[in-house]
Amino acid sequence: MKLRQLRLHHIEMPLVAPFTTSFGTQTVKRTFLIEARLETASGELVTGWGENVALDDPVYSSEHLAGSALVIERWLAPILFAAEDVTAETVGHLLRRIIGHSMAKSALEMAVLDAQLRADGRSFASYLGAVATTVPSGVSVGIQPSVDDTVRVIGGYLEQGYARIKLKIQPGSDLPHVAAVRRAFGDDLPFQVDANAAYSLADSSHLRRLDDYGLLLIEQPLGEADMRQHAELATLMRTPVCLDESIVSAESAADAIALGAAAVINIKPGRVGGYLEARRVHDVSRALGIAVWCGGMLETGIGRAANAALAALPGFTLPGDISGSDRFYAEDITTEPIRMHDGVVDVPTGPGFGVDVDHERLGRFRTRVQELAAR
Ligand code: OSB
Ligand code: MG
Repeated sequence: MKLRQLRLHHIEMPLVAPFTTSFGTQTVKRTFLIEARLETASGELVTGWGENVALDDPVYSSEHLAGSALVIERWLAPILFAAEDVTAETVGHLLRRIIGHSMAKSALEMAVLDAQLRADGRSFASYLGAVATTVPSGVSVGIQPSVDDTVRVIGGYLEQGYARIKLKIQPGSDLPHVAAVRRAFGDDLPFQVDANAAYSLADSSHLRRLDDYGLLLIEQPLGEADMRQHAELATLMRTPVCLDESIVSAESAADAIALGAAAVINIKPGRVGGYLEARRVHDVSRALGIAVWCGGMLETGIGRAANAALAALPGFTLPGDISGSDRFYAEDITTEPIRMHDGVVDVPTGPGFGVDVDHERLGRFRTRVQELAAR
C-alpha cells in the first residue's frame, strides 16, 4: 500500500478518578490518535486508526507525548511517505534506522495494520491467530492515601467482577496495604503488585516480606536497566519477579529470561515498538516456558480493543490489565466502549481492531489536529 496521509488527533480525556503510581498522579489522559489513509494496489483508499501510549512526561520510560509526535512528524512519517509499499509487516523494518521511540513507531504500525485489515475485511484477532473469544479482565489499582481507601477501592472493583487485582506500591505504601487486602478478601484473590521501579536491590530484605502474602507476582521492583539486579533479587524472594519497563523488545525478553531476571513478562505493545514485536515477545517467552500477560497504558477503546485481541494468543496465561473503558473514562472515544462482564472482556471480531471512532466525541476531546502528507 502507498501511504497518502496521516492525521494526528491530539486529545484530552478526563479520568474518572486520579491514578497514582510511584512516578506520579494522573488526572487527565493526553494522547494522540493517528488516522492513516493508504491506497491499496487496486487504488482503493482505506483508513486505519492507531493510538500513542506515551505519557505526558518521561517518567515511566524515556519516551514522552510531545517527543513522540515530533519524532513522527520529523523522521518517521517522511520515511513511510517515501516508501513504495507500506504494510504492517514492514513498518518496523522501514523505521529501524531511527533509534528508540517505540511508542511512536507502534502508533504508526497500528494505524497501518488497522487500515490493512479493514481492506482485507479481517479482524486483528484472526490475523494474530487468537485462540480465545474472551480474555480475563484484571484491573490496575493506583496508590491510595490510606489502607482503608485501598480496601474500599479494591472492594468496589471486586463487586464489579474483575478477575484479578493489581495494586501499585512504593516505599511507604506497600506492606500494610497488601496485608489489609489479603485480610479483607482472602488468600484466593488473584492479587499482584506493581512497583514501577520504585525500589533498589538494597531493599531486598523489605521486599522479601511480600513473600508472606501469596502474590501472583511483583512487577518491575527495580530500574529499567537493572536486569542483573532483578536476577539477583529473584534469588532472594519467592514471589515471582515480572518485568514491565525492562522489556523493550523480543531480544531483551530473551536476555531477561536467560539471566533469570523475569519469571513472568508484562507485554505492552507500545513499549516494544508495536503489536508485531509484542507477538514476538509472546513467542519467545512461550518457547522458553515463561508466562506473559498484557499490560495497559490507560488506552482509549482503540488500544483496549487491540490489546484484547493480543491477549487472546495462547501464551497469555495470566489476566491482563485490560479493564473496561469505564475504569478510566466516563465516555470513551469509540462508538462502543470496551465492557468488562463476568470478569472478562470480549475479543473484538469486526474488521481491523473492530472498533470505530465516535467523531462527535473525538471533536469534543480534541485539542489540535496535525496534518502530515507526502512532500
Ligand atoms: O506500570 O503497568 C504500568 C499505567 C501507565 C503506565 C504504566 C503502568 C500503568 C498501569 C495501568 O498500571 C494499566 C491500565 O491501563 O489499566
Ligand atoms: Mg507496570
